[in-house]
Amino acid sequence: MDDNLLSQLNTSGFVIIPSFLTPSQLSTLRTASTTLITLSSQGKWPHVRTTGKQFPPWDPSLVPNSGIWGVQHLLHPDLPLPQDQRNAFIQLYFSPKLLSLSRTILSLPPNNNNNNDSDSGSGLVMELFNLLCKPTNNQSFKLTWHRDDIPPSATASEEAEKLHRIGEVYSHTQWNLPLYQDSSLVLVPGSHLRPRTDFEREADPYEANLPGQVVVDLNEGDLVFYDNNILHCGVYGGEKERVTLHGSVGRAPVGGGGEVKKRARNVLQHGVGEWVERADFGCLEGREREVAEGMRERLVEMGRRVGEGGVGFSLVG
Ligand SMILES: O=C(O)CCC(=O)C(=O)O
Repeated sequence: MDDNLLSQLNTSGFVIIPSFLTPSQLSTLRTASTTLITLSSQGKWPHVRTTGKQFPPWDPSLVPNSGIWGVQHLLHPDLPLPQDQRNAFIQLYFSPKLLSLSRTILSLPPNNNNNNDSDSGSGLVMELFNLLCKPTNNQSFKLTWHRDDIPPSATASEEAEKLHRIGEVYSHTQWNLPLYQDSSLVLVPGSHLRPRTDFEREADPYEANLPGQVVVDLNEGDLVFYDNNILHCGVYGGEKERVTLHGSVGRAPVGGGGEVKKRARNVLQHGVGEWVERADFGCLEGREREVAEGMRERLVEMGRRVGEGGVGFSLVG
C-alpha cells in the first residue's frame, strides 16, 4: 500500500485507507468526541467553529445561539473531558500507525530505533487536531469551494506557484477520519496540480456541480489523506450524523524564513501556540512519547522563528 499511497495522493490529490480504526478505538473515540461536542455546543469549550463562518478567527460568544460545525484543539491540556477520553485523542494523533503513513506521504524514512528522529531535516512536526461535526443547530449549510492556503483572488500564475508538483516532497499532510459514515467532503480530483479552469474561477462559490467533482464517501473508521490545496468544499446536512476527526502533521522545514512563516501560519493561525507548550503527553510511553515531544518541540521552534503575531490568516470569511 505504501508506494501506492503517495502516488495516489500525488496524482489524485487524495487517498483513502479503508478500515483504519479498530472497533474498540472507534467506540472510545466516539464517546470522547460526542461528549466534547455536547459540552462545546453548550458553551463549555470556547474553541469551536460556528455555523455561518468558514475560516478562523472564530467567535465563541456566538454559542449557543449559533450552532457549531467543529471543535478545535483536541490535544489542548484544558479539554473538559475525563483523562481517559483526552488520552484517546493523544494516543490516536501520535499513534505509530498514523505517523508511519504520514512519514510515507512526507517522504521521510520509517521511524525506528536506528534513525534519529531529532535530526531537524527528518522529524515530523505537530500541527492541527480538530473535529468536524453535524451542525448542532440541525440546519444544513455549506462551505464554499476553496483551497486552504491559496485565496480565491489568486491569479492563475499565483496559484500555479503555490500548488503541488508531482515529485515535489510534501511539507505537510492533512487527514479526515470519520467516526460515522461521512460524505460531506467534495473535491475535484487532480485540481491540486493546476490552476482553476475559467469555469471553476467564475462558478458560484456554492456551485453544486463542478465538472469532475467527487463526493468523498467514507465509512466509519476509514481514513482519507488529502492535499489541502485541492479545490474542495463541504456540504453539511442538518440531520445526518457527522463526527469526523480532522488533523494534520508536517515535516520540519528545511528552508529559510519564508517557508517557516508559511508553514507556521497553517497551524498557528488557529491559536495552537497559546497552549502547545502546556500540552501533557504523559499518557504516552517510551519511543511514542519521545516522538510526540519532538513533534511538539519542532512546532514551538517554528513559532519562535516567526515571532509573536507574525503569522496572519490564510483565508478570510
Ligand atoms: O468538512 C470537511 O471535511 C472539509 C473542511 C474544510 O474544507 C475546511 O476545514 O477548510
